[in-house]
Amino acid sequence: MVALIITVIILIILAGVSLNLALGQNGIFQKSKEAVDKYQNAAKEEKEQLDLAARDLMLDDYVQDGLMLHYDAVKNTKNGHDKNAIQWYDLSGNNNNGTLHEATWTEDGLYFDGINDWVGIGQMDYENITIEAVIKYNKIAEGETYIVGNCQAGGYGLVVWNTKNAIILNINNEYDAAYGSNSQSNVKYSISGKYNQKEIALFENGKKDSKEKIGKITKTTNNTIMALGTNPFKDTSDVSFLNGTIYSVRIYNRALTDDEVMQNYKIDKMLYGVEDINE
Ligand SMILES: [Ca+2]
Repeated sequence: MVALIITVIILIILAGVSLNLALGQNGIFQKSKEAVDKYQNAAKEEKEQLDLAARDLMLDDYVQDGLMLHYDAVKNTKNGHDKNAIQWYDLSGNNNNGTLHEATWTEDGLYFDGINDWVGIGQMDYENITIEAVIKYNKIAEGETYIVGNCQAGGYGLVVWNTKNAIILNINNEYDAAYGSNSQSNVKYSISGKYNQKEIALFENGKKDSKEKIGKITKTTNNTIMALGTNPFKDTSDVSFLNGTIYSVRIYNRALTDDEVMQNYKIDKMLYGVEDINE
């Protein structure tokens, strides 16, 4: 392209056009450069639109039956990514949008500082659930920090628990549940926890841990909301803050089958660059 512009300039000069007309602020060279920049910007925008359309197709491939909440940080608004967004838009169509409290967007995730960052959602009380997230935590704090949940006397949630140095699925605020086998800080994980009143299971990058557990999930008291990055109480929170990044979240009002969990995990690998655990 540059060679072409130079050739054009030489031809113009040979044709008797003044140097100023060719090279000045409003000269032909400047105009050509602007045209190239404009073309390159348009091509970049077009590529971004194509990337987003391909991403939409992949997001639609996640299991849809029972999907009550679906967040993707790259598409944190209805139309794409806004680094100043104060809401995390729910792609499931159920209007379970999240309200940010200080958490900050990266290009592909939402960063929580471990001090007072969290996201408030509406009430999401279900008796059977699947709760999935792609996350990375920076360090294990004392006690437990919450990835996503509404754990009180009842409720459910994905929790980083320092006693086991693991990500776990908490049901009815009981920590004696299903564990990730390999949880480490600064590693990106695709986590899927599910419960059907008979079996509790947690998949960490596709690797399953499960055990028998009988009984339904008790409804949270005080109209407690669902939240990201903390354990909420009523409609607010001030405890158990996550230090890490959340890239995506899905909540279902039923336990997915193992095959459905693996279908979602395959998409997580492609969209978020999660890798199988090698042992
Ligand atoms: Ca903060």
